Amino acid sequence: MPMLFAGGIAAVLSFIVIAFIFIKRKKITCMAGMMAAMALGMLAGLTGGLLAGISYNGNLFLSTVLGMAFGFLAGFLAGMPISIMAIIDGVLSGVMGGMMGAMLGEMIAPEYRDSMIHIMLVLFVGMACIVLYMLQQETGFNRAFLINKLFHNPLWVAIVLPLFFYLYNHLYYEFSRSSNLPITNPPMNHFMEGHNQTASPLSIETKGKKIVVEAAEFYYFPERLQLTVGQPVTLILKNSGRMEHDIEFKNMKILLQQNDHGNHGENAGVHVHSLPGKTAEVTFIPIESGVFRFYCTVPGHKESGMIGFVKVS
Ligand SMILES: [Cu+2]
Repeated sequence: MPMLFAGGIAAVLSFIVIAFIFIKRKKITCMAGMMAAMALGMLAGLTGGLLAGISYNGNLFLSTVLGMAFGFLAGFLAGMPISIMAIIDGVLSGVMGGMMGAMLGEMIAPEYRDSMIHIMLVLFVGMACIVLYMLQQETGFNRAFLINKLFHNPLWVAIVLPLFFYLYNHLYYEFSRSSNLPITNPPMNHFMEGHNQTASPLSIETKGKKIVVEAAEFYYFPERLQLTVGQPVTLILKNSGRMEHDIEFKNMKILLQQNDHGNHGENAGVHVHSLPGKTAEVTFIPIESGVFRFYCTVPGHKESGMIGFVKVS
């Protein structure tokens, strides 16, 4: 709905400029006509492309074709009453603007979409006003018309333009609130989204817990651990033996925070490795309750007694 609103304003302004060119076509020089067609084609292409790129996110082909079509149409219609040169100028600028707008709409992050539409609309309205002013200068002002009197007065322009943007912003947020459309995310953001969803149902405590587990031939001390769901825990493996040992938790669901053994990713589980006489640590958050086994993965150690249990509650 806000996008329809922005698109509507752009369409109405384009129509006004095109109608102006058509009515005054006898008085507009080729140069001024080319300028107007180029400006309108480019603006319509950029705005149309941006809106299409946002609406059909993920389908760059469709949004590019739509953006090019908007730009082509606006440039063609604006240039048509003037000359072939103006048509070429308008059409090519429109096609280029459409392509660029579509790419911008496709690539811009969802949180900046509204701002980008705003910027584009400020550009559109401002440029359309300058083009209309230029065309009026070209064709001569008819001072009898009230609208021309107002338009030629800088004081009125200074009041009307800020008022327009104020009202536009006001209505825009009214529409945004009432329509309340879900934001569709581009595929690129899915990874981040999934990451957030895993963490959201939990109330993660800020206060962490430290557990020291001693490993030697062939035992863990302690061999029974107690953890809490959602509470970060730093597990320190102290190897006081003469061989290398590690600790691995079987099937325990966790969020990994940091690991100086190398990052295994979110679903890799807990695994810490420690050389003889050294310590190593890992910080993680248990996210599922239950009783899980931990053991040493060095061949033969588990069978020799390096096994324990952790209770997550
Ligand atoms: Cu071991």
